[in-house]
Amino acid sequence: MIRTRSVRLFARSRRNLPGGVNSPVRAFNAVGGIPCFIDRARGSRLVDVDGNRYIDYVMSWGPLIHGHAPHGLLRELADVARRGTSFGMPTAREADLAGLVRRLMPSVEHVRFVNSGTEASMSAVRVARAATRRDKVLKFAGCYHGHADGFLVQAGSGALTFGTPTSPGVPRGTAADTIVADYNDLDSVSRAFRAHRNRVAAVIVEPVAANMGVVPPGPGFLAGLRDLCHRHGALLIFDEVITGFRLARGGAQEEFDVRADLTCLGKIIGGGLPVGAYGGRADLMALVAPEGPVYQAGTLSGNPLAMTAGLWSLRQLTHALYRRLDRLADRLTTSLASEAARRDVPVHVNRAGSLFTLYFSRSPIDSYRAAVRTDTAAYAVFFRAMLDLPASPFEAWFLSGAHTESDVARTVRAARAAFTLVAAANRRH
Ligand code: KE4
Repeated sequence: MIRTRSVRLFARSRRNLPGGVNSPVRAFNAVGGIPCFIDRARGSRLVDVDGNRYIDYVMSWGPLIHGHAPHGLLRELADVARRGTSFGMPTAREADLAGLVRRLMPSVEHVRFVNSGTEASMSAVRVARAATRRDKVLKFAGCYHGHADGFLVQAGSGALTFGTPTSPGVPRGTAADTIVADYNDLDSVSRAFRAHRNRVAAVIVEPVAANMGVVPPGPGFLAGLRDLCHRHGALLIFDEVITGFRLARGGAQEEFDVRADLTCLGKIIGGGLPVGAYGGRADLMALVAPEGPVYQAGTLSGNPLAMTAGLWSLRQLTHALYRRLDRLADRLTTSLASEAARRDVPVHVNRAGSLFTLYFSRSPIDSYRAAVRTDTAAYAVFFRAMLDLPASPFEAWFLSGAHTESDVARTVRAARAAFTLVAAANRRH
């Protein structure tokens, strides 16, 4: 595979951009090698600057549930752009998209659009703290809610005392207000509530974890969180930036029938343009300025291009699409698992709808501890042989309505050779 232009572009971009990229995972540090610089994409296909073609299982990390550059979306964006790209004043499209989000996710009675999932999550936490007049927020090891200071925290030395920063630049005082519990472990949550009685404003959780790889909630986990939050006067925040409109039209809340007090959204809601959103109970969202005292603002929030992309994307979410995505994901994951087994390569696939992760592991993965014990070196070998996968073993694979049975067949054929390389690498170790 010729990569000369990507190599040259990466050298140039490293002169002006930290690590040569605008988001760390794209730098291929977790898997080795030089990132592909993309020239164009259509449907399920990417073409890089050297003309190499890929079947894309990243889909911009989730937003593109309808595939790259769908004709209908491009037409609508061209029409809207001709009338202006941003006004700094309200437009009908914002109200239209808000109404559509509410219809699809009834717990989101009022919603505020922002420009990223990070903004959504940090703003939802601010509302929860204002509503409860409490400072502590409980998150789960391995769950990611964007890069706001309070989320870049790992379990402290005394795991239940306070968090410690995972990044320089995060003040210890900020980290101290974040408690880190274990995903799929309700006892760890109960202990945290008891250790911080009446001081926890909210529990924020990815209802299906997808940033330690995909780890679905165990039976009763989400309902248990709902109950513990009720009992301890804390709010339940579902970070549905990935699962929202991905698992079902109503996201994880529809799939698992657990209603959050506040919900964070992103990715699919912007159809590939920068959009995030947070919303939930009307009494809570009434606290948000200018209706209430909780300040949050954004120059480009609700801009007409992003709202158009979001409206187009959500309006195309049919039940037939989810059935198709589910069928493709089932075929791909079962085929990959059986090809790996034929070559005695231990893999475990975790799947929730069309969201899945292939772990190189002999044992099931139902927690962060199990996820970090998987064979990331084997994933790097597999990735470099395949290349059209997420550039980290702890990310999800994303399918779209543009993926086809022949894409799946081609990927499975390529995986046979890739698993053979992994098996050879395993024998050498
Ligand atoms: P953004 O700020 O990147 O739009 O969203 C942050 C975020 C919040 N919540 C969840 C559950 C998320 O997965 C994310 C961002 N997802 C990562 C990929 N897992 C974005 C990719 C990247 O960082 O480049």
